[in-house]
Amino acid sequence: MRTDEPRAINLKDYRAPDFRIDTIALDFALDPDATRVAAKMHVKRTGAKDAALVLTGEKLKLLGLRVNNADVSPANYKVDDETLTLSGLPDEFTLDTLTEIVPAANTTLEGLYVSKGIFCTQCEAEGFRRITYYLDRPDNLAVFTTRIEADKGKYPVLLSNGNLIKSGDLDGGRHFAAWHDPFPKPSYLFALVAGDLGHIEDRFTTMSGRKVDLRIYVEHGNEPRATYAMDSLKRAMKWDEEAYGREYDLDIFMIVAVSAFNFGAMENKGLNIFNDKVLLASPDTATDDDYARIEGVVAHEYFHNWTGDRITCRDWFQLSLKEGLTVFRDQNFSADMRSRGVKRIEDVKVLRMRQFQEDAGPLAHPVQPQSYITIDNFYTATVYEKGSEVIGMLNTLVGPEGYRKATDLYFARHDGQAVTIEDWVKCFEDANGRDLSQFRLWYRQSGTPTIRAEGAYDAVTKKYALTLKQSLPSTPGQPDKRPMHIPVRMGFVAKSARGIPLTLEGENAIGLEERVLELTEAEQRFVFVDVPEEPLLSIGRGFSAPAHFEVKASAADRAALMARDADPFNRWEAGQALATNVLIEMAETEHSGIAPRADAIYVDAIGEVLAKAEADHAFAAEMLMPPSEGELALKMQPADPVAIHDARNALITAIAAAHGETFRTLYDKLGPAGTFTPDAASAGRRRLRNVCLRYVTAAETEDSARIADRHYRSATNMTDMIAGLAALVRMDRPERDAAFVHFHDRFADNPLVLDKWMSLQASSPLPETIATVRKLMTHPAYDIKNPNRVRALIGAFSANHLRFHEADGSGYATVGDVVRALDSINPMVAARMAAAFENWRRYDDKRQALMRGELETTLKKPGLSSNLFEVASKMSG
Ligand code: 0A1
Ligand code: ZN
Repeated sequence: MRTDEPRAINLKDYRAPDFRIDTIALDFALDPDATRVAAKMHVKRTGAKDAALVLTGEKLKLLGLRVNNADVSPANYKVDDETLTLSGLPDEFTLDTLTEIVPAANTTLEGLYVSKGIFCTQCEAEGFRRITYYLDRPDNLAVFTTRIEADKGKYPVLLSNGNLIKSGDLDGGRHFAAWHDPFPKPSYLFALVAGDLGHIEDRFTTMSGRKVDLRIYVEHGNEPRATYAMDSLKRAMKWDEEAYGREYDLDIFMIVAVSAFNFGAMENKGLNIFNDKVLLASPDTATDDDYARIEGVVAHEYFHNWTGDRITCRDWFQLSLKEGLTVFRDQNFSADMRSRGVKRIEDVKVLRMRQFQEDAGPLAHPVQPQSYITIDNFYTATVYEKGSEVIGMLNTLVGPEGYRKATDLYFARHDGQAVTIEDWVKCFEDANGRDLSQFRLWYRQSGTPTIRAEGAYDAVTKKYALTLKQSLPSTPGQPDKRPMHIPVRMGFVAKSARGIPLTLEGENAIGLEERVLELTEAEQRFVFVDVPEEPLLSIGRGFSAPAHFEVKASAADRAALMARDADPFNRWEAGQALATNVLIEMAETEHSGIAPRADAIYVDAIGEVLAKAEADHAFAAEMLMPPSEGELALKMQPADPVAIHDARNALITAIAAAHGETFRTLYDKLGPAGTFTPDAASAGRRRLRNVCLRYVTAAETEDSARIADRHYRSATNMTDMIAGLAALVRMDRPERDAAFVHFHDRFADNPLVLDKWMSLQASSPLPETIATVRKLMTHPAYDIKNPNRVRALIGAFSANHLRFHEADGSGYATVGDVVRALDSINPMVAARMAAAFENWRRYDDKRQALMRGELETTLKKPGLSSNLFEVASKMSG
């Protein structure tokens, strides 16, 4: 158990530093077991005369220290585990330090570490302090020059930020390269890579005609699998010029793929470092979802060049300033590259599964947190995805032109600065002449608001009165809430086929058929006039706010909205709401011992969707699938994992029984066409066909196994192979084991593909899944030191709602054991995996006790990291 409780850092305590480091020259002599880092910094006093300079540094051996080229007397400096404090300093001086680190022993994957023989760095948020003593905080912007020296045979490629200024050979088989980054940056954007890497290259001409070299570095042999990322990069560069007027600013832009990485990727200036999982793709190794993810992450990191690098955060409480905005940018890029409607549905699904869950539990925090123990724990769905939704609402409120004016002002006003969320919102106010005081609450209040809509139509006066009520539950540390400023996009759907204009009482022009209402009070009434017939209400179109929209509607009304709402998002939403009602009722019925029965209105509505499926394959695929078990669990208290699983299966089986023929015909018709291309239309066709496969194999008979097996064996790309295996993994049939052995042998030398093999087995609903997972933990391809392997097996298992919540607690123990073991190796990833226990309060008493037990055991672990301490104590408290 920890004896010293880690200290919390609070936003209200922010103070600008007393010194500024404006240049730093780093010199690395690389050696996995003893790397020497010499740093020469130019430092100026900016605060009090007598203030000491406190630099952060962790796991460093200090070998040399000089101020203005003279040794520092021991009386004038002090070193502890986390800091180097210098006193008696002049107002301006050069500081030289020499430190030694052990990259090969660094399993945290923060700072400088070695991944498969390649040196690489991860400095966000506070990794630079594991490289050298520094003002490791985002508000110190410095110009970096980096010289790297290493064995030429083992590390022929030496990279850092900026432009290459010099390179050459040295004695003893060593060589060096020197890089200079002219753009002042915080230390978290520093990067270094050294290793034996292959690369592909291309060129991009910016809108002002500058030529930029583009390079993607990968392990030798993987070069062909980097071409899709390169293509995505060029499209992202072009899009940012068009959508935001942002041009790239260095002569070279580099990406490096590494196999051991804590997150997806990192936006280091001019040298992005990627988890190879979100970079490498070929038709036979990557699914359509992988391709889409690569496109999105490549764009995300590239977009950070302006939203994060050129304009950065003053402190880590402002994290959403760069992350929420950059997610909003990458989501819109992907929407433009693919289908906007389908992309919105996918993004909302993720938001609901991850962010709504977070916001409703013990880890809830505002988009701008007020306090943290470890900032690593705040790279969350709230900061990223809800942060993006908040920007989407700003966009809705000021309109696309107002949005562009605001971002233009933001770039003009703050280029080269470290700023705050407040500075960002101010640009929206100044560019649009609007008061956003109340809107700011979206950054400060945690929790997901509920918006209740109630409409009343008067056939005599032809008026429709809409009452909107908002409420926000209390969340940890925030017992009382204030009403927020919420854009509510809405429209009417006529029972006849006509469009209905939305004219509010008192307006003297006929309104449009869709409009955005601004809800600012706890309760507000909007009266529409000249409404010719009683309409159906379509509210929260495009998911115009990250809220629960609640409206009373009959199953028949929802089925009508599913078929006819002008807004594709709300067509999907009506189907999800209908399915959810049906499924929760079925789950609760099972609870009382009566066999669950599917609802005829929903089953018929699915028939209508099928009849129109050919019009938009990807959209139909979304319409045809009911919410996941995890999503349903958020709607049932206490959530019953077995009843939810059974209800969902029963519904799918009932739909399959009613429309089996149609699914089969569609399945055959959508069969493989020509060679593989990863574009959205082809991916949509595959997705719909694989949804058909889900229904065609729903009965889990011998015949189902045969069809799934044939699907797997005849697949010509990874998407279809995985769909075949996913169908088989549900069935206790001989084809299943044979196919998994076959797949394993075919991809035995490809860790990223074996990850999929592990994930599929970990997500099986069959009773032996926990035993399988435990066995896979001893498979040679599993490696607790590589986050991708742990996420593939343990992360996928935690998301297996049925088996993770096994009544005897064996699922909890499996994950709990891994989390505790991982904590000694990689605390950041351990803390993230622990979020599996986040919603323990939503389950029955027995499961609650078992999950709490895991958290308590974790809190007692000797040497517990502050990362895991922070999440486990918040969860169990
Ligand atoms: N800024 C990155 C996310 C990131 C954060 C921390 C990391 O290592 C500890 C790595 C990446 C992004 O938003 O893509
Ligand atoms: Zn980011």
